[in-house]
Parts: sequence; C-alpha cells; structure tokens
Amino acid sequence: QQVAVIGLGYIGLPTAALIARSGAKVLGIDVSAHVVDTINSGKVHIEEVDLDGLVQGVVARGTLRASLQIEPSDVFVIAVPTPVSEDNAPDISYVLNAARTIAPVLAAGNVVILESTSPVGTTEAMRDVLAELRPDLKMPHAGNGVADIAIAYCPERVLPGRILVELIDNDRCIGGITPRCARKALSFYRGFVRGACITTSARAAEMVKLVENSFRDVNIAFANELSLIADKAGIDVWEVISLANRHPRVNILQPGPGVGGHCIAVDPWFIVHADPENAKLIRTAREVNLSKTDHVLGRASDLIDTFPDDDIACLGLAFKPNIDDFRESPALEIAHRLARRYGRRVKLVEPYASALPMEFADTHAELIDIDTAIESCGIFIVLVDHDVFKSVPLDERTGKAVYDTRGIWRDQPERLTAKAMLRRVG
Ligand code: SAJ
Repeated sequence: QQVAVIGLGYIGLPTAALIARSGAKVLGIDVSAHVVDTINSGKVHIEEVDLDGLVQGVVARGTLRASLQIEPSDVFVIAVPTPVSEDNAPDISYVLNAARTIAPVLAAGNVVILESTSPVGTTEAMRDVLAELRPDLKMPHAGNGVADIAIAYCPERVLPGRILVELIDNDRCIGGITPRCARKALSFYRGFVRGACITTSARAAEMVKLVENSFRDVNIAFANELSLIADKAGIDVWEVISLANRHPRVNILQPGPGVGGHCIAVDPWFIVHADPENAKLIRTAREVNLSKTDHVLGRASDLIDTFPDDDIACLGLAFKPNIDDFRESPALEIAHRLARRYGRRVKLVEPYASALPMEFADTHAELIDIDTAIESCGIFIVLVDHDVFKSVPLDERTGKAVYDTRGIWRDQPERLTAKAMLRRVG
C-alpha cells in the first residue's frame, strides 16, 4: 500500500513514520524544502519523544521518503494547520490547498482522509474542491452510497510528549461522508491503531474533536475562575480542589497562568464562530482563561514592585510541565512582558531550553539554572509545574518572595507568599 501524508508537522510526521513502520510505503509531502531535506537525511525538525529514532529507522529502510511533489497513492492523509485569524475565524485554506495538491494524481479507489482539526463542514468543502478539479471521478455525497473516491475525517487526539504512544493506543473516531467512506478509512487505521476505531459521519467526527478540546478549556476556566474567587476569600484553591475532588462525581482541573498550546486555546473558537448565539459558555471560558494571564501579570508586578532591589526568577517558559514546547505558552508571554518591564532584573529558569528563546532577543533577560536562581534571586514567579521545580525543598526557598501560579510551592511560609506581600502593599 502506498500512502501520502500531506503536512509533516507535529501530527503529520509522527503519523507518517508510524504508518511506514507498520509496513506501508509512505511519501511525506511538505511545502518546506528544509523540512523535506531534514527528513530525507533521517533527521527530524520537531521535538517529540522517540520520534528521532523512529524517523531515522524508517528513512534508512526506505519506507518513508519526503518530497515537495505529490505522487499517486492509495491513501492520502491530510494533516495541515487550521489556524484562526485575528477575529477568531477559522482558516481552512491550507486544507483546501492540500486538496488542490492531491487532485491531479487522484484515481478511482483512492481514500482521502482529513486529520486536521476543522470546523464542521470542512471535509465536505474539501470534497467540493476535489469534485470541481476532477469531474471525471464520482465523489461521495451523504445518502449516495457508491463513489470512486472515499473521503473521511479522522481527528488526531494525541498529547504532545506522548504522541507516538497515543497515535497507536488512543481510540479513533472515523467519520465518513458516507458509511462506505468510513468503512474504507477504518480498514486503513486498523493497520496501525491498537485503540478502538469507531465510525460515524464526517460532520459528527469534526464536531467531536472541537468538543473534546472545548470540554477541557471550559473545565480549566472553571478552575481558573475558582482560583480568583478563593484568592479573594483568602482560601488555598488547590486545597479546596483536592478536597472537592474526593467527591466521587467531582473532578476539577488545575488553575494556572492561562491555557497554552496550539489546540485548546484555539479550537473552541471554531464552535463559537459557527454559532455565537448558542456558544455562550464556551466563549466565556475562553475569555476567563485569556484574562487569567493578565491577572497573573498584574499580581506578579505588584510583588516585584514590593521588592525593588531583588532579582526575579521566572520559573518555566513551556506551555505545560516537563516538555520543551514553548508555542502559545502563557508562561513565556508573562515572562516576556516582565522582562520588557523589569529589564536585567528578570532571570529565566527553563531546564527544557538550551538557549534563550528568540522571543527574548529584545530584552535583557538571561537564562540561568535553578541553582543559580536560588543563590541570586529574591523573587520567584512559578509559571510551570516542571518536576524539577517541585523537587526544590523548602529550606532552599527560605527567605524568598514567591508567587506560585501552579500550586507546587504551597508549603512556602505565609509571610513570604504573594498573598501576604500584596496585603502589605495595600
Ligand atoms: N492546563 C491547565 N490546567 C489543567 C490542565 C491543563 O492550566 O488542569 C493547561 C496546560 O498548562 C496547558 C494547556 O492547558 O497550557 C493545554 O494543555 P493540555 O495538556 O490540556 O493539552 P494539549 O494542548 O497538550 O493537548 C490537547 C489534548 N486534548 C485534550 O486533552 C482534550 C490532546 O488530547 C489533543 O490531541 C490536543 O490538545 C490537540 O492536538 O488537539
């Protein structure tokens, strides 16, 4: 079986490599010559656990090859970005361009699968582009069973840092434009997925993906809202959440400095944009999570202004713990805004960064390690709950002013917490 994967990013490349390992011949297509050259030399352009070894192996065996140029295949998997524009409207132009890319080589019997997170109706829009460019092929339509091409939507649902494991083990939801399309796509996924593969319609599968990430966003917003309420009432929100979670039917997530990454902070907008009248809770959750970042920045600034002679250690830049992914990270945004405001006083502690991230080129911030920070900084702003920060014992933090947005240094003596300092400020 010949498979073409269009888009060799965080999802496309691991997917292409796993399909290649399962025995198919895979051609990876990307618009970047740098990406294509990197992969063909057996290397990777993105960081993901175990991906480098896997890609090196399948490229060496000749089962994965990258190219700028599409070739005829049996199955086409599209994994290109679907960003939102300034006004939070989804941009599906990369998906439609991918359809234009594959149209010339499409042949009867082929299967086309979209994996990109997409607004409801995108798979049908992709079908319409293919139909326009290939009037000689019969495209599927809901309610009309037999067609030359099978078209399906199958969202990825993997967690960065666990992509290779989750691509195989997670259940997959496979939505066909017709049930026949879904069955064709199903037999493709069965080749490398161990999780359950469940078929549905393309529109339902598109919605499932958006709903999963909106569910998480709404639940994080609930925790973030609680953190403000508890803070004002002088109560430890993490203690409240952990006690409430002892109820058999309560499972509250954790508050933090905002929601990062490239999915949870984006996908809910697809739902809001399609139906603003009804998507009230989903929109409010987005707003709560966005405003939490500003709130943290304000509280951090208050603490810093209380101690004008101390240097400031910002702990963590990644968008979540124990990974080296800084994309759309609220921690990075807060540290950057502090660095612009407080200049040389700001020190960044990020064990997952090998050099100062380029965003800080316009600041005087410096990357230091945790031990240096403990020796030289008086103010600590905890932004990411990396394990290495959790393991700093209380006696090493004694005498520090701490604002902990992740609840990992809650044993810090009261007089040294942000709350106590802010009370002093007034
Ligand atoms: N976060 C909190 N509190 C929590 C949990 C998370 O503040 O209790 C924050 C994190 O710090 C981070 C952000 O949310 O900034 C997102 O992190 P995450 O671990 O919740 O999710 P992602 O973005 O790494 O991956 C999500 C996953 N979706 C769900 O869990 C529903 C993943 O399964 C999806 O495949 C992925 O989005 C995607 O690609 O859509």
